[in-house]
Amino acid sequence: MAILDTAFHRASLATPHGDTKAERDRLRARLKVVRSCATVVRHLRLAARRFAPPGLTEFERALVAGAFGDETLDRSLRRLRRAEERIRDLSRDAEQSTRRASSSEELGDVVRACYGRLSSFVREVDPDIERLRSISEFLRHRPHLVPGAPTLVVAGFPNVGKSSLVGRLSSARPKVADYPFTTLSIAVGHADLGFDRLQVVDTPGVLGRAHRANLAEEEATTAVGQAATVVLFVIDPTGTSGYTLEEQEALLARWREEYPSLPIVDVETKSDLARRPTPRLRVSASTGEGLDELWSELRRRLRPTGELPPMQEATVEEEGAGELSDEGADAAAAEPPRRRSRRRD
Ligand SMILES: Nc1nc2c(ncn2[C@@H]2O[C@H](COP(=O)(O)OP(=O)(O)OP(=O)(O)O)[C@@H](O)[C@H]2O)c(=O)[nH]1
Ligand SMILES: [Mg+2]
Repeated sequence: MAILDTAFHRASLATPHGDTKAERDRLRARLKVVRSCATVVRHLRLAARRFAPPGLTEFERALVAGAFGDETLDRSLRRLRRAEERIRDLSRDAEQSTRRASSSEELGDVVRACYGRLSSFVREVDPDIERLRSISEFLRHRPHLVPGAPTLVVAGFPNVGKSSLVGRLSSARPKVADYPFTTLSIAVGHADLGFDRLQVVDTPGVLGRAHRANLAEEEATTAVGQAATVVLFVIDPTGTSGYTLEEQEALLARWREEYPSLPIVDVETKSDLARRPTPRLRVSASTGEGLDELWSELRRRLRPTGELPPMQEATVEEEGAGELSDEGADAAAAEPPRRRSRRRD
């Protein structure tokens, strides 16, 4: 294990001062013990640095839970903390033993015993260090969503044109291609709502097979359930995505049931390819048809709940004392999307 090599190498570089050989031997042993333990502790801290306060956002925690399992992160962090405490104890005890040792042989025994225990502590937490490294790497490739900011999650079946629409609606320029699962993880772009900055989240396609979702689908569902202020559910009625209208509508119906308090705006896209009578908004990412109407609908759904219509606002000002103080209104407007638990049968 590289960390032990580094720790022992650093410890071996100790150059103690002292008048007698016995003094120098004792100091060298002390430095070896203290330095090797300190190097390992520093390494453990580095592995956990990404998770130190203020820590992950609730959404990041949900993403990590979806990809690595519910308790994995906390368990590994706990193990690392425990290992750190044990290494600190080991360092203190071994240092005291170097003070008591009466010969250089005894000092050698103290150092060897310390190195042995340190090695076994590191071996125990090595899988946790690896896991934390994987989780940090996973998060490095996910966009940071500002908690509480209005967030539009664009979701639907694979290959229906979600990324094409995200490209039209926001600053994001996601990859677009004519096959399913082009998008494999969430990405974010931004748009100006006039009254706020909107986070527009592109997601991988979801096939809607209950209990058989792959990791990309899981991630999309997490974004819908945990990050969305409003969901834009993209339906491709043309058949060019490879999925039927019926299966897409079945997923829409299921999400409406699972997230009863979540506003879901459904649109039919690729209107340049096929026209059919539909009560839904009809858009085309290719020609831009219907995008103005879509924006109006989205603005209407995204307007902060604390904001009053002009007439009411005037009345409140006149009366001088509304039930909602300025502070309260700000807080209501800034209220983050609530964590939505899925409704289960
Ligand atoms: N004609 C037409 N083609 C479109 C439109 N929107 C998307 N497409 C095409 O549909 C295909 C899929 O588009 P994407 O935007 O990559 O679809 P997606 O839903 O993000 O796909 P995944 O990331 O794989 O789930 C591409 O070949 C696009 O060029 C549209 O409005 N009109
Ligand atoms: Mg895509």
